[in-house]
Formats: sequence, structure tokens, C-alpha cells
Amino acid sequence: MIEDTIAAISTPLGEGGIGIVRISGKNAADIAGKIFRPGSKINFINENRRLIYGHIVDENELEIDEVLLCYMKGPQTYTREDIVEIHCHGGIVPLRKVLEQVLARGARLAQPGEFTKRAFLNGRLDLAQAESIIDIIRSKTDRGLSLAVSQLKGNLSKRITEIQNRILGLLARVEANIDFPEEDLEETAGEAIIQEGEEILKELAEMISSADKGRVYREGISTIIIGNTNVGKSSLLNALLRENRAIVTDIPGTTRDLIEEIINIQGIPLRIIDTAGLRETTDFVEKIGVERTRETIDKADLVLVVLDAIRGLNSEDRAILELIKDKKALILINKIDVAEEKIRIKESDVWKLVEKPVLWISALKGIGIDRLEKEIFEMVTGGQVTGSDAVLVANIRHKEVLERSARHLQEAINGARQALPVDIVAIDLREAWEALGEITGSTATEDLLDRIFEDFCIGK
Ligand SMILES: Nc1nc2c(ncn2[C@@H]2O[C@H](COP(=O)(O)OP(=O)(O)OP(=O)(O)O)[C@@H](O)[C@H]2O)c(=O)[nH]1
Ligand SMILES: [Mg+2]
Repeated sequence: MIEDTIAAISTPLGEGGIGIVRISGKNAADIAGKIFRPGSKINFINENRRLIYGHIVDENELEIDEVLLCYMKGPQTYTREDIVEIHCHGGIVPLRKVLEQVLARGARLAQPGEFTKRAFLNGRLDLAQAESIIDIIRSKTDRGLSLAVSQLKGNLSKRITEIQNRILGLLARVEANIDFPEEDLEETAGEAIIQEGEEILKELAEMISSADKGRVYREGISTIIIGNTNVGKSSLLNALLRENRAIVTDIPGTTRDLIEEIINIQGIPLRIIDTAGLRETTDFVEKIGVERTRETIDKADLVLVVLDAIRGLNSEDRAILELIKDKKALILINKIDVAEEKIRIKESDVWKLVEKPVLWISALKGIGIDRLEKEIFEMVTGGQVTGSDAVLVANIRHKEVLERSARHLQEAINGARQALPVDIVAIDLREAWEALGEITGSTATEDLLDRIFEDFCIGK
């Protein structure tokens, strides 16, 4: 049983219609009772899950704000504890003052994610489900959201638990032999580990390989648009956004700083960065800018290189193509809306320099943009669209756990193949089982929990 009562502002800080102060813990109702004055003769304690009209007052009975208060009796609540939510007017000052009162009457300020951590510690959610809540809040596309909701429903956890149980079954067979440690592994138990173990490994491998795709839906793809000055980079950003976000002029060097936007390509969030044009320069300040673009290229998942069809390839374009040789990249020849005789680039010129897909576009007229989106989607997903019911691993942490579990399982299988002593094989099986428990949280350490919940926002 957790002793203290926590409180926080659970809505974003800023101006809004309402803002909510949330209190959770065994003294929640007691604390609320000290500062809440209902509008009629109602005791909110008798009004579970109903909104009650009234005022919050300070220690001198001065009214701070007009509010609606909702008392929710545990354990049917988010944290499984008693919860009180105070719906104030959504401004920074009323919310801070109400929170101050709540803290003055005995609540402690909640740490980031602490409400959700309590939901986990009190058994309402497992760890993967708790993590999905932050994914829901941060989701950038419908598809990202539906993946996170599926994880909240427990689909990932269910699959993990099934695998854990199969490993446990193997472990039981091995441990039946453990009373005779000097013996080698009994033949049929060894057989079972090899056969069943290989099947489980296959399943783990499948989940691991889904992780890259899952991550894409969850975090998006960081994409950078690069090219010489005036080739149409900002025009391309605008064409993809279908609005005029970046300033476009015929003056070289229009874009001075990095501009980042998110676009949705069939459910995949593309975080797209427009850059200052790259050109050879002796100017010190500009050199720093170019250096920064280089660093951004290194970090990007995908590079879109824009070339100017009218101007033709110059030495700077060549240098840029050299720069992205080892990156996932698409080469876009822009400005193809002009008369054919004005076009001075051939695809073969590009291919002599890099082997990357080449697309012809006009950022100004929107020609080839649909095709470009399709190409990006296929590049990122390998062309396969996954059904919405598929369990995708979307979290890097989960992927690492699955890989660790698979390694131990592989060791166990190797051990069984070599007829190693029973207890050695048992250790590997146990570690494979334990690793998986870090996904659902059944074997997670305090440290791991802290690290995960630290990442949450305050008030969640
Ligand atoms: N004809 C034609 N002109 C284009 C096209 N795309 C861009 N332009 C023109 O090219 C010029 C430069 O466009 P920007 O989008 O500002 O180019 P940029 O690469 O962002 O330039 P900097 O930020 O200065 O490096 C503008 O005059 C655009 O109207 C296109 O598809 N066709
Ligand atoms: Mg620009």
C-alpha cells in the first residue's frame, strides 16, 4: 500500500477552457474536503464519479476559482487509488493556486508519470501497457495511435506471456532432471528444448524484425531535404505540406536555418527538415551552417537530394551526391515543368555518381509529388503494409529485450545439442524467461521503472 497522496496539474500549461488538478492517494478526498465548498448541500464523498459544482478556497476562506470537482473512489480509477479531479478555469494562475492549496493540505507534488506508475504498481496496467499510454499521447498519425491502443489493450503483453509460458514449460522439464545434477540432460527433455526452442526463436525473430517498422509508426522518419541553393528545396517542403510554410524566393540562400515540419504519409509521420542550401564557401559563418547540415545528414533516416533540371549538374551537386553515398536517399530532379529543351540533366549523369532512385518532379506545379510519397512509403516499409491487427513491436527497449531473450534461448538450445549438464541449460532458459518479463514488468527492477516513467509528462 502506497502511503502518500500525490497531486499535479494534469492539463498542459497555457490558456484553455478548463485545466485539471488531479489528486491521487488515500487522503485525496480528505484534502479536497478542506478546500472545496460545494454550491449546494452536497457531500461529494457520497457522489462517486459525479461532477459537483463549487469553489476552491484558501486558508482564509477566500475563493480562488469556481470549479467542478469529481471524486472517484478506488479501486475503479486510473491509479486504483481514490482520485479527486478539480476542473478549474484553464489558466496558469488559477491552476497553480489551486495546486498550491492541495499541496499545503498534505499532498506531495507528483513526479513525471507517477500516476501511471501507481497504476502499474497497483496492478491495473502492466509495464508495456503503461508505456503505451505515453505513445498514445505522443502519437503523430492514426496508425501510430492504433498501434499504441492495441498495446494498451494488452495484445503485446499477451503474446509475450504466451512465449514466457512456453519457456517455463521447457524449464519445468529440465528442472525435473535437476535432482540428478551429475547426469546429462535427459534425452527427451533435450529434444524438446531443441524443437520447441527453435519454434519460439522463430517467433521472437519475427517480433524483432517487426520492430523497425513499428518504430517508424511510433517515432516517424527523420527526413532531410538537401541541395545546392535555389534548386527548390523549400518549394518541395511546401509541396509536401500542401501549404506555404517555408519562404520561397529566387534569391540564392533564402533559407537560413533548419525548418522542421511533420507530414503524414499513409500513417507514417515524416519529420521533414528543410535546410540552407549547400554551396562551397569561404565565409566562416556559412561554413558553420554547412557543417551543421552535414551533421543533420548523418542523423537523418532518409535524405531527399534536390537537383535543378534547368541549371544542370554542377560541382557542388557532385559534392553533395558524394556526401550521401552511404545514406538511404532519393534523388529528385526538380523544375521539370519547363520546356523540354531547357532540361539539362539526364538520369544517367546521376547514376554515374550514385546508385540511388531518381524521380522527376516539379515542386512548383506539384508534379510527381504523389509518386514521391509512394516511393518514400515503400522505401521505409519495404513495400508491405501491415494489417491493423498485427502485433508490432514499436519500442526500442522492447526490441533489445527480445534480442537478449533470443540470445539466451539460443544458448540453451546449443547446450541441449551438446548434452551439457542440466543446470547450465536451466540457467539459460531462466534468463530467456526473465528477460521477457522486463517487457510486461513482471521482472523489472526499480531502476528500470524509474527510467521508463521519468520520460512521462507531469500529471500523467
Ligand atoms: N519552374 C520551376 N521553378 C521552381 C520549381 N521549384 C522551385 N522553383 C523556383 O526556384 C526558386 C528557388 O526556390 P526555393 O524553393 O526557394 O529554393 P531553395 O532550394 O529552398 O533555395 P535556398 O533556400 O535559397 O537554398 C524560386 O524562384 C522558385 O519559384 C519548379 O518546380 N519549377
Ligand atoms: Mg530554401
